[in-house]
Formats: sequence, structure tokens, C-alpha cells
Amino acid sequence: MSDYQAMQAELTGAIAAASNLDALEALRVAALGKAGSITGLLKTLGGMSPEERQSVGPQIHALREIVTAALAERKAALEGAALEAKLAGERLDMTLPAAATPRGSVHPVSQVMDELAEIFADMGFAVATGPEIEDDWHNFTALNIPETHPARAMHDTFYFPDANAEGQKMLLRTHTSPVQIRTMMSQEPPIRIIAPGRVYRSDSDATHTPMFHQVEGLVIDRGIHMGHLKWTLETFLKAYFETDDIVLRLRPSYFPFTEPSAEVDVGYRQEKGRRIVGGNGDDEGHAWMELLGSGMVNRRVIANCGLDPDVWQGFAFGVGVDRLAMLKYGMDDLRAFFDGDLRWLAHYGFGALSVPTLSGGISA
Ligand code: 2NL
Repeated sequence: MSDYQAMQAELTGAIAAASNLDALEALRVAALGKAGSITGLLKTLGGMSPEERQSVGPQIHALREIVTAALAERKAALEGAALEAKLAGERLDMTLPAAATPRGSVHPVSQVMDELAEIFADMGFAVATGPEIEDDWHNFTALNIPETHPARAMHDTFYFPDANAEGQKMLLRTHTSPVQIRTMMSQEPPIRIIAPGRVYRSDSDATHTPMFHQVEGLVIDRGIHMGHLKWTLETFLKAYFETDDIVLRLRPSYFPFTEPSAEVDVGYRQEKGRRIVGGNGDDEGHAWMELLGSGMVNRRVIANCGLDPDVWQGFAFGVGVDRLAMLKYGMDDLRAFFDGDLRWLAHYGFGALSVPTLSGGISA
């Protein structure tokens, strides 16, 4: 056996026996590195006579190729084994029960929307939903908000760069009213719906986020008047805030889609820096807080939806869901709603197993 063959046997034996990638790398450096044994042999070729080089050269080159191949093969085997071991260690049994103390919960905003659906279902309202990407007509025109109306600018609308096939400007809905418009156009009255969901306005500070949640309500029937509106809102707020001591104050206001329009204030008192809803806002220690916008659906809106306003009347209202959640749970910063911080949920008493239902008691 030549020296080269002996060297090859020794090196390939050591490579095959290398038990990890570090050991293998040490062998590579020792053979093929700058000061490696094979590198040293290659350097001697320059000082040889042509005849000697012709007989020894191929043997040294063959040695280098065989060792290089052995290193690559062993490296692939070791890496494969390492991956197998890692995967085996990361096995996850999806059939195991959840952790004994799960830390997440349904988001407070989602819980409030579920509560609203339950409360209004008890009063005969269905939940209606619709697209968040809307056209100009459903979001503005049908609601008696004409092209030039300041409300369009007031709403700080997010517009898409391109119009749709009918040449309509496209936008992110600024309220859930277009859902009610679509319902009026596709269903025969009587209609009793709430439309909860995401709405978008180009607005961002401590009390405004560019996406927020709104719920609107709509009733269309014969002979509907403001009395129905006030009773509905009173009944809703009593159930939501879990107290019969709810006093409402309706103030004249203006919305293009309602006539007459009313701003709805609710009495509250301040306790330990937070607002507690309840009581008459004019009583000692109490004040009024603006909570909802409402009114009788403008006859032009009813006509825009293809209904006869001499036959069908209705009331509508709108309220911010994030605001309702903050009031109920005493939260003071809207931005925390979007932080995804589990400590925030824990601080306000939210847990995976304390989901409010009307039947089980609303309070978590
Ligand atoms: C507010 C104002 C309001 C409505 C929303 C509505 C919808 C249709 C027709 C008529 Cl389809 N009205 N919605 C009515 C009055 C007020 O919301 O300030 N919300 C926070």
C-alpha cells in the first residue's frame, strides 16, 4: 500500500467516525486547510521533476477528491441526523388538552359585539353584515350626503385610487350605514337590524384610531316614531350597563341621513377617576355624556332605497363599539385595544373561560 493509499484509508476512516459537525470541520481543516496534510502534498508538486510529477500528481489529486467527497457525504449525513433530532424534539401533540391556565381571551371589542347581538336579538333585531370596501353611492349618496357635502370631507375617507366598473369611486366604509342601505334594498320591510363591524377614517391620536368599530341600528315599519327610538335605546343601555337606573337626554342635532336627528346623552357619575354610567345627568354629582347619534330615517334615504316614504318610516342610530367597551370596563386608552398585550387583558379581568352571555349573566 502506497503512502497515499494509507493516508486515504486513515482520513476516510476518521471522517466516517466523526460524530458531529465540529469534529468533521476539524478533520477538513487538518487535511485541506491552509496548513493541511493534503494541501502540503499539493505544494510539493511544484518542486518535482516532470516525470515524478506525472506519476505522483494524479495520486495526490485523487486523494484530495476522495477525501473531499467523503467530507461532503459525512456532512450531509450529520446534518440530516441533526434535523431529525430537532424535529423529534419539537413534536407537538395537537390532541393534548389546553394549558391549565390559558392566558388569552376573546378580544373585549369582540365580546362587546357579541353582547350587543344578544341584547338586540332579545328585542327582535337580526345582525346584518356587508363589505368593508364600499362604493361612493352606498356609503354617501344613498344616505343623502351629496358630492359637495362637508360630511364627505368630515369623514376623512380612505379612497382607492381606481373607480369600479360602473365608474363609482371605491372607499373603505366610514360607517356601517351602507349595510343598512343594502338591507333596505334587498329585503321587504318590516326591518329590524343591527350592523356591527369595522369602519375606517383617516384619523389617528389618543382617542381616534384609523380603524374602529361601530354598531348601527335600523328599524323600518309602519308608524314608527321617536318614542320607539327612545325606548329601544333605553332598553339596550339598561341591559348593556346592567342597571335600570339609565336616564337619557335627547338633544336636537343634524345628520343628513336622519330628520329629525337627535344626539343621545346618558347620565353618569365620576368614581375613582372613571365614569360610571347611571343616574340623571342633572342630579348632584352627575353629568351628561354624549353617547349615540340617532334620528328618524330621512324620507329621501327611504326613497333612495326604492321604498315609499309615505308608507314606511323608521329610526336609526349609531354608536362606537370601542367607546362602549371602554365605558363598561373602565379602560382609558383606546390604543391598548390594538397592542395585543396579554397583561392588559388580565388587568381588566378578561380570561379564556369568562365569556359573557345574556343567559349566563353579561358581566365577565
Ligand atoms: C353617530 C351617528 C348615526 C345613523 C347613524 C343611519 C343609517 C341609515 C339611515 C339613517 Cl341606513 N341613519 N344611521 C343615524 C343617525 C346617527 O350615527 O354619531 N354615530 C356615532
